[in-house]
Amino acid sequence: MASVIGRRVLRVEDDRFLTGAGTYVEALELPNALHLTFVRSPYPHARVLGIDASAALELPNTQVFTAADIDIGVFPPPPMPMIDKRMARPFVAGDVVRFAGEIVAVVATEDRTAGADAAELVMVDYDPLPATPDPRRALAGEVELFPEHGTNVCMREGPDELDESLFDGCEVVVSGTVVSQRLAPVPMEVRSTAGFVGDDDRLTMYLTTQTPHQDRAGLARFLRLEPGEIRVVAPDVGGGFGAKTLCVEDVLVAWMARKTGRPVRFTETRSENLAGMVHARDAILEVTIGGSKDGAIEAYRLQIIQNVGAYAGIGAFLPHLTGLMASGVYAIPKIEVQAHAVVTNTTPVGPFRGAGRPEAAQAIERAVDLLAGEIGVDPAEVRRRNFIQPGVFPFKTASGATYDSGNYEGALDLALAAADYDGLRERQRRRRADGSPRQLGIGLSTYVEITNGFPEGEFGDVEITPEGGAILRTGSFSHGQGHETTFAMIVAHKLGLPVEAVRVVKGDTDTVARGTGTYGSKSTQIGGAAAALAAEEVVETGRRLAADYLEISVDDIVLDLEAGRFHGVGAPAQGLSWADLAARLETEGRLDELHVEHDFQPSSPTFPFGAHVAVVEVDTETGDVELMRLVAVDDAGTLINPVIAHGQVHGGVATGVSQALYEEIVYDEDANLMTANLVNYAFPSAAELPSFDVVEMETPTPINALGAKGIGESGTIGATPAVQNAVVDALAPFGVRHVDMPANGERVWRALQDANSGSDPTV
Ligand code: MCN
Repeated sequence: MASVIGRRVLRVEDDRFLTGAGTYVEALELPNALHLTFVRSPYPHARVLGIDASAALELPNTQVFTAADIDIGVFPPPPMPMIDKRMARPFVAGDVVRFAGEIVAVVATEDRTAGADAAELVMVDYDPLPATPDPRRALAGEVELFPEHGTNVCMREGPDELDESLFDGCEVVVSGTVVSQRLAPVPMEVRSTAGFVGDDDRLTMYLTTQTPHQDRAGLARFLRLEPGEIRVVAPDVGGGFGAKTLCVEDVLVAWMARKTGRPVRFTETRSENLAGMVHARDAILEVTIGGSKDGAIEAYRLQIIQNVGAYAGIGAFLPHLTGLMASGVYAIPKIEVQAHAVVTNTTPVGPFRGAGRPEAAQAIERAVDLLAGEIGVDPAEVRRRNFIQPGVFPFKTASGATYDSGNYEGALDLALAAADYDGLRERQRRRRADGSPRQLGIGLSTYVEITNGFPEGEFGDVEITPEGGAILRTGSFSHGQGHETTFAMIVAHKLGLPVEAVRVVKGDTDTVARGTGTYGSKSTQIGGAAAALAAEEVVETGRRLAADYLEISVDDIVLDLEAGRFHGVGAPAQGLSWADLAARLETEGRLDELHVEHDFQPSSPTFPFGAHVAVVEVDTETGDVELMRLVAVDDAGTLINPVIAHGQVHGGVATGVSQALYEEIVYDEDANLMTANLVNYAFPSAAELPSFDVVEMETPTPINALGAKGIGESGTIGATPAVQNAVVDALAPFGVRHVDMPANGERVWRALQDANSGSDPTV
């Protein structure tokens, strides 16, 4: 039997999910719980002159709390030096609200319906202030969100003055603006929180989260408790996509449980989710690229204006990642990145599948296509001319990242072959010659991204059970990614056990000693690696114990990985299985010797990469765009389980395609949210998407013993620019150089009209 690593094992957790047996926070029984309803500002920017809760308080069993009652400080941005900490979000707005949806009061009632009624009776006296959703206007200081600080800029990086000589010597210089529009994360399960204080005075919190241990630390900080006084449990979580970490609503539920001594719960509506959960992306990316007439890139400038929403949160850190990854897969000698993150009167921006790296890929991949269009060279050829070559890793880019391993041209070759690129170009030529109203567009993207960017470590704990199976306790927290399968495979592989003999335990801070959670596509390379190392240590202890029992020198003991059995070298007849060993140790009260904890700290992040080819049909009469094909090569190093990894690619690509063609959070010019439900926010279903072609490629990383990089976000990062480039490619004969995203319908139609009338849609 070959190793289970790399086998297409079906997800063991899916039985639970498909039969409706998952456990979600909203479904937890919590007798006698109070329900929280948040009164949210309808104004994007206003002074709060007063709050009159008297009518609400006349309703039975109703309590109302405002900022004056809730003294837990502010919800600070992440502790990164480049972020201005003064623009932190209050848990409940005091004198000023800065976005529509901000919490101004908290209503506690016996049930949810009563909460909705009571919230309507809370009278808030607002004095509207000028508001803007536009980061350019905010950067220019036209509206001030924090007049006391004299600026809306909460983070800036790069030079004050641009380098005027950056493009000296370049034969061709092209510029453009790529708008990575604002998105909503839209997890299938909205946010839900429940908590209570037990008889032992400990606070137990059930959270829809990706990061239970970090949340416990955050709650402890805000509530001035010791972490040990809090238990956080994350049961099954219906998707997070980066956006489900500790939020102000969670902290308010915890505060209220302690304040009232009652169990407290909250579940948001979908509209509340669309206005209240962090939004994503929203960066204006100005690109200038210069090189030779035959396509050698010599210099690249990326100017980022990041809209962080009303308060500085993780959104203020995203441009740093965008800047770090600016070089993409190309060996560009000179790169200049300038970034400004600004507050506007919009929902705060946070991390979402890709978080900062899609923006980098969108910028450089459009820039490369702009250059290719300008010099009239096939975009595949321009990419080939500039790839970082496989022999040069580790490779430090001019934008500051050190890539671990890669084969970018290899990925492009695979993708082009799978898509039959030459055949596609021939079909496109025929369509163009026919003058068909349905034009074919072919778009490429070759990308690299960073996973476990900081880099963080992770905890794993492997214990042999009395029956001879194993339990893995991991600090990673699967919320859709399938760790119950892949992490079990890693441990099974090391112990020589069947996958079903390994149980994965996660998401409870009382059960798992420590952990960082799951985001940044880091879990396999650190949580998986920690599990593997803990399992290896268990095997070493097992060998020592088996040597004692079998009276053979430990050096002569081997673990037969096919049978899960220790025996002497060349003497398989006499041996001990894990069950034999466990039974003996159990009798002697020593089974805990086969229980090992491991903390794995990698030396650096890893850099997954790939190449995508998108084929679209564009209706030149209506602007309608249909994605016909998407070929994805996503290389995440050694794959633990191709069926799960490919599932991640499919989900990721769907997100990436959606940004290119469908999704957009829209504010009107006064910062009113126009897309606060799924009727207005164009969220595609499987019906809008073709089945994607996933092509395997594995270039292991030297950073961990598994050779694994992350795969959870790759599809998203690769797909968007490929699809956007495909739409522009379809329209190139009409003189269109660029179409903003979502590049579909009216925008495409307008780009064609503008091109026909001779005006340049990129300016
Ligand atoms: N995998 C593998 N071989 C590799 C890498 C990964 O077999 N070389 C497997 C893993 O073992 C795991 C899955 O693929 O089962 C994803 O692993 P990894 O790339 O390590 O990413 P994480 O587990 O850390 O997941 C985080 C990532 C992120 S950042 C977002 S956003 C995202 C994503 O995962 N959100 C998701 N995928 C999601 N999938 C679902 N269903 N729901 C979400 O919210």
